[in-house]
Amino acid sequence: MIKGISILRHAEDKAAYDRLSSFFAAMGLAAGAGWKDAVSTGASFLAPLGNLEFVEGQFPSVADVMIEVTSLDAAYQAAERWLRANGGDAAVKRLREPVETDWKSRIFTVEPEPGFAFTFWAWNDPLRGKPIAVEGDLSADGMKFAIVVARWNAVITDRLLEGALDAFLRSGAKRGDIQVVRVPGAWEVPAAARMIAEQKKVDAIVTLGCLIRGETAHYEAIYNEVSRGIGQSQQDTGVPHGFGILTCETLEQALNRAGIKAGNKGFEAAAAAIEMVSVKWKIAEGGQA
Ligand code: DLZ
Repeated sequence: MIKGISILRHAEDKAAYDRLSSFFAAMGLAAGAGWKDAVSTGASFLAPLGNLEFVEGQFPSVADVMIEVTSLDAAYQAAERWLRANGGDAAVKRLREPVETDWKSRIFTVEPEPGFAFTFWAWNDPLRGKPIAVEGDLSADGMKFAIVVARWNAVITDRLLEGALDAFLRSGAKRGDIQVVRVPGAWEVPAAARMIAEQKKVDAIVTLGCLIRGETAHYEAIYNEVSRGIGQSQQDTGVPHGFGILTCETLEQALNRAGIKAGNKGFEAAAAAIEMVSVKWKIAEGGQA
């Protein structure tokens, strides 16, 4: 089960670490959870999409970390501002002018810290990469969540809960901003979700449960009611509800969807909740993608 790709860079000392962290915050990358332990400190920065690319033939003249932006000029100005404020004219020399590429885009490369080069780029035609759209980010920084989890089939729902917490914490949510509410079974999930949503104290709710056809009398009726109730709570309250109710034929299938072979539905529901809160905030701000 692949969840993400991380690129690690070793900062020479605390000052370099602070400068790099400050630069990426100034460039508008969302802060991830990071870490601090006895031997190291890590600052993480998130982008909505990531991929790993291998190049055969001539390597383009870019740094090995490329950051796609919607406006190259705005990114260039932000980089210049940061360099000027953190080293003056000497630092600005580490910023190269934007140039055209042979793949219908423009790029510039910057070294916020000597020896740490990053290339920013944008398509010339904004419709080229993908249609312009309001899209949510996957940063949970500053968001508050509730997770409603059914105790029935706990061997599965505990794994879904683990997946949901993993998604929230690794996307920058704080432990204190995540409330976990346990209910007896899937049947009780919509009512609990609605009570929480109506209080309007959280930005999104994740609903977790597991129904197994072979072991559940009136399986269809229960499932329909649970999904209808969760959907209705979301629509009536306007609070995004991530849907993490598994409906499976067998226990084996449920285990596979709870992190063994086919992803973790709890993780996916939490990621969808984060994205929907971000979409909601962007639409409220006037729909800027
Ligand atoms: C009763 C029941 C049954 C048979 N099966 C499940 C199930 O597969 N998954 C689940 O989450 N809950 C099940 N329940 C319990 C009901 O959801 C509910 O908690 C009880 O009927 C009490 O209202």
